[in-house]
Amino acid sequence: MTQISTILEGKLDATGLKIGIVCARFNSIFVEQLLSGAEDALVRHGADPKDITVAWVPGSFETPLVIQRMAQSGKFDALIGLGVVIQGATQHANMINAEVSKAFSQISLATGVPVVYGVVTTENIEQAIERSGSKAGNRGASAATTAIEMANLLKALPKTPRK
Ligand code: INI
Repeated sequence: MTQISTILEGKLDATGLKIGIVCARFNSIFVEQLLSGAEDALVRHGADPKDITVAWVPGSFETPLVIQRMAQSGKFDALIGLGVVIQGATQHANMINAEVSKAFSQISLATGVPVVYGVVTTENIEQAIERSGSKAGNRGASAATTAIEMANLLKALPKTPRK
C-alpha cells in the first residue's frame, strides 16, 4: 500500500545542536549524576562538547528564570532543567514541582524553544539514587535524548505562523 501521509519526527542526531542545561545545586550529589548522564548522551549522539552550556542555580525553584533567559537569547536549540526534589525533605516539594513544571512549559510555549523537564521528584533518597544512574536509569540521559528529538523536530516544522 502506498503511504501518503507525511510523518514528522525529530532524529536522534545531536550534530551541530546547541544545548543549554540548567542544574540545581540542591541535592547536587544526585544532580551531578544527572548532568553526567545528559552530557554523555548528548556527546554519544553527536553533540560537540563545546556546544553544551551548563549553568548552576541554588535549587530547582531557580531553574526557570535562567532557562527563560537562555531561551530568549536565541542561542540554543533546546534547554534542559535538571534537579532533584525529595518529598520527604521538605513540605514545599509539591509546590516546587508544580511551579517548575508549569514554568518550563510556559517558557517553551512563549519562546518556541523546547524545554525538557529533567527534575527528578522522589519520595525518598533511595528513589533519587535509582533515578540518577542506577536501576531506574538516568533521568539526565533521557532528558538529553528528548531535547535532541524535540530540537530536530522543531527545525523540521514551519517557522512562521499561518496568517
Ligand atoms: N530544591 C531542590 O532542588 N530540591 C529539593 O529537594 C529542595 N527542598 O527539599 O527544599 C529544594 N529547595 C530549595 C528551592 O529549590 C529553592 O532553592 C529555595 O526555596 C530558594 O528559593
